[in-house]
Amino acid sequence: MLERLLRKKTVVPDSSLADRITDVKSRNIPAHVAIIMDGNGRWANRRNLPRVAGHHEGMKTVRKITRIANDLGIQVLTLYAFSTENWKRPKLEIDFLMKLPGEFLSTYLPELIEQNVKVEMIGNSDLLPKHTKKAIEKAMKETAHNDGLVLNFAMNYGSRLEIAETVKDIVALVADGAIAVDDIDESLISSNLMTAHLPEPDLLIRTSGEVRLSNFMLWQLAYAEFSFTDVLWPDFDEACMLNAIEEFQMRNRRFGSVEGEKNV
Ligand code: V07
Repeated sequence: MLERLLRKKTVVPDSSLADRITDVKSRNIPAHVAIIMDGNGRWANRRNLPRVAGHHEGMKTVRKITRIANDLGIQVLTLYAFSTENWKRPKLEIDFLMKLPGEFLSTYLPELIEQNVKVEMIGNSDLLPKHTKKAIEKAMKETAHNDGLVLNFAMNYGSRLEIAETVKDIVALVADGAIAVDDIDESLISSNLMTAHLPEPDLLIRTSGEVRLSNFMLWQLAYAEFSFTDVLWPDFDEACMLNAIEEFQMRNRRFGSVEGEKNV
């Protein structure tokens, strides 16, 4: 009996990742997925490790999720790597975080290139340490001609700051006489944000049980579906990603059936 049960377990496994991927791909795939990668510090605390060990582990999840996003045919994956608020953290933690782009890219840039991934960044790079900026610029340059998944890192990003900068730019256009006040509409604002060239996110995922936006893509997320999970970012894996996308597809089915109807 035990033998039969064991055999059954190996012969009839849960539908494998590959099958789930095929299934998910046969339905509506979000063009742009944005993720707030929360819970790295908590993951480390639970293991009596320093917080930075959690950040480092979280980097491995970035690789994993980039791969599956690419496999699924997602066009843009935006990851909230460092917020304008994160400067309030202890200096040693900030120093460690600022080394992660360099480490990530020296380890994974070759495979990103092989996977046809294009690295991009939103946020203010002026305040980033030189070595961080350099690493990101090198990756952006070396992947500039790739036309697969856009892997968009939000670094020193804050949505209200982005909107304030956009307002300044638009006011300057008016002052220069390039546009009239009456030309200011939603689409003009969208096209002056840092994400102007990207589709709006269809799906926002936040890990680690927090149910807040924390100043992330406030304008761009106006129509997105939100998926919150208690899973901590270092534990977030391919199955978790598929869960979030399946949830998105279930919610979107109603809209898919009415041709041309916009999901509002
Ligand atoms: C960071 C790992 C993921 C969890 C969240 C906090 C820690 C990858 C990058 C990165 C950024 C730019 C880039 C290539 C990689 C990164 C920071 C933190 C600041 F071009 N992970 N990761 N950057 N964590």
